[in-house]
Amino acid sequence: MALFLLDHGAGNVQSLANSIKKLGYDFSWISSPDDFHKASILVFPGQGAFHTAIECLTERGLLEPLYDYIQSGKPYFGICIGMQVLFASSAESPSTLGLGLIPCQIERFDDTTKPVPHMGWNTAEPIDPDTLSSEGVSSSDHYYFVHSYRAKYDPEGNPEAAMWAHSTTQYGQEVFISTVRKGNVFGAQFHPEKSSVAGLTVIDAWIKQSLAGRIPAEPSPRIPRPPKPKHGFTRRIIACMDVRANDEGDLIVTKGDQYDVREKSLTSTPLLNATAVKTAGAVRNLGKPVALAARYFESGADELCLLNITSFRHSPLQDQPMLAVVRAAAECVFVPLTIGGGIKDTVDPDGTKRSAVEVAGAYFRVGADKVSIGSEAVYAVEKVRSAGGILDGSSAIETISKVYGSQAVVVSIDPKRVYVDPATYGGPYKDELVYGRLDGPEYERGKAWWYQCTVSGGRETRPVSVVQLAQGAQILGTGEILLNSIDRDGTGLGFDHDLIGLVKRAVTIPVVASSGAGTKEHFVSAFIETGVEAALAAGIFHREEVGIQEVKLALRQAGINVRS
Ligand code: 1PR
Repeated sequence: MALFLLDHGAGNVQSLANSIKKLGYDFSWISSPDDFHKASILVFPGQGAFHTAIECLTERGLLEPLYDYIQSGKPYFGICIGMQVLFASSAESPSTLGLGLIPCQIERFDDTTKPVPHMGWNTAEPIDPDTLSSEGVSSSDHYYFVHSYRAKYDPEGNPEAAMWAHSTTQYGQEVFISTVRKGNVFGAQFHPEKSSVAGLTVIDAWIKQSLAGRIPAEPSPRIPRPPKPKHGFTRRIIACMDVRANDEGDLIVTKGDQYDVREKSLTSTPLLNATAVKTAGAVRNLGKPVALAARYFESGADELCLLNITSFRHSPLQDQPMLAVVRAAAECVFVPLTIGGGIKDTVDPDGTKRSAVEVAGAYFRVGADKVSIGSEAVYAVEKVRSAGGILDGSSAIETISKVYGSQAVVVSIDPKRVYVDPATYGGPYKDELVYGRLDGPEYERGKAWWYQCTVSGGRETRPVSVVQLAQGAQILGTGEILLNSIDRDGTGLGFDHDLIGLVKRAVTIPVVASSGAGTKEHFVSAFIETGVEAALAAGIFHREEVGIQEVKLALRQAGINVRS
């Protein structure tokens, strides 16, 4: 039996390849239309936009052979876009036709009552209670979803499509099809390759079943059942590693205080008559990125984030060490991996121009799931604002989200508080001012402030507020906001709830709270007080002051749903 994987050329296929290797199976890639004849089982892992997937398959002459392969009755497993292409069409690109096997259009989630994309861990309820036909999908597990479009589960309105439903998932008030199964066809809207042990179990069960030839020869339509509502969506805990070269040139995980990653040391200088002065010491070394990533995966982190804060991030495609770090991390981490730092149009030292899409693509190919854009997002929003809100399609956010989907693009914001006198301030950010509470810390009492965006790792401030940036980034097509705080970074004082609440109210995409976590209670209060979707921390996890499981236990005890 030959297991083949189909790469449509615009998604992270490496993660699936890593999962299958981890499970101990050999596989080949479909590289030409003829390969479909050699395949006896086929997996199509998809990420990104519906039209891009169909266009890429068409351009490479793979769309028809794919259809013929599926019709031949051989086992097929489509993941995310690989499942969506089975449908008639998608509202994401109404003029692009899918394979049409499932007579239903994929539609966009309603974002008026919940953040979209649906990004994070959720449950899947098998429709058939028979565990033997569950393909390893269990209602007690969580799976990683990341998508803005979904097939509605509507047994009354569209019974023919509902017959394909194998499990359903609830997000907000909507129930959608999370897996499909009919005859030789299986599909999952979630990413099993990014769903830790639960996901690997699904892949393994399907491969074993396919190898054993346990595929019903005839389609096995089932009776559509009413949706089983279940609020399984969880809040996410993310471990972040700031990676840079130390003075010896090795890549290490570092962590600063308010973005200063060097140790402070007191030095005596003869010139200053032996007076002790503070100088910048060595880059703080908190471990090796791949080993730490593996540790966080084992400890139950829901996602990992690797930020390349090293100086040679200016030409990331020459930056083989960082690509190697991501590749090695992706081989041992089976939860989503975000990579940030230097995601922009660049020029290599030899003068070769690299577009932001190429840079992002290089990271996706080695196993990243999302890219995080910092400075470039600020410049892009400034440009759109000065063009009166008109988008020209050239920004890194737009170009990457067009190819890989908005769910693959995170904007990382590095804001700083700007204190003003509330009695006299008449500046442009009046409506965004936060007023210090009388019972708040002393340094806030009687004051007001707005949040100013920065670039270049906090070194330069720009004339854009955090609200303007978050809203602009959403309009440009980003799928998630990673909200840092330079004032709180590394302080352990807790997340800045005022900042998080401000941004959360300004956008409808998911927001990740970052900077300042010092105790497990800080996570609890951030989720309860701001309603944020995810919380990220670095220092306390690196220094092993608080464990990820301790945080999750505290959240569970506070009634907050988290993945076990
Ligand atoms: O501008 O697109 O090249 O992206 C650069 C990226 O690198 C941005 O996401 C920026 O936040 C990050 N970055 C740049 N310089 C630094 C630095 O520390 N000198 N790190 C830096 C930012 C902040 C968070 C940190 C949280 C949690 N680090 O990543 O992990 O604050 O920390 P804590 O839990 O210890 O408080 P571009």
